[in-house]
Amino acid sequence: MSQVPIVAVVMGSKSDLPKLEPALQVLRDFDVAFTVRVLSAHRTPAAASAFASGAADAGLKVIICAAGYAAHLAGVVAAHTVLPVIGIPIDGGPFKGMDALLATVQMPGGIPVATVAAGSPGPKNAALLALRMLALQDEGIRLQLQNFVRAQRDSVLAVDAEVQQQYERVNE
Ligand code: RP5
Repeated sequence: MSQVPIVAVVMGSKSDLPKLEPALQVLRDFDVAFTVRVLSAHRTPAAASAFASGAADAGLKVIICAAGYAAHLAGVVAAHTVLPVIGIPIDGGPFKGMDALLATVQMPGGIPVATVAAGSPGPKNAALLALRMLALQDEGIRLQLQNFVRAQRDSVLAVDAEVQQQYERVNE
């Protein structure tokens, strides 16, 4: 793994961390150096802004931001950097993440946040999207992504064959 983190995974609260483990695992699997931060748009606004303002100079290439409720973290980070920002709406609270989804995805024109799904596919896809961005300039990551997609296809095809067999037996 290279020494300088190129991906940051930032969350609004440590309570978000368990839901982000799939994202961290993808980054580990691809051997990409990452940093993890707890920074809040509301509770630590100055620290969140300072982090985002210095992110490019620190060598980061993509920033993933996860937050729940009135989820302004990704937007605030995107407002302080021109690095690509991927937002993960955390699916907690009485509205089951609909609040965080809208707060993250409905950015005003000029400050984009690439928002992934609220709920379980979100963190994994956020990491995979970050890798696709990095792969534009990194041949090794591109090859790993191609292998990942092939392995995923093969495992679904194997399940398809298994299910076909199972129901052929049932219908005999
Ligand atoms: C958001 O509020 C965090 O991202 C978290 O999803 C939510 C609740 O935070 P805690 O009250 O658990 O710290 O800012």
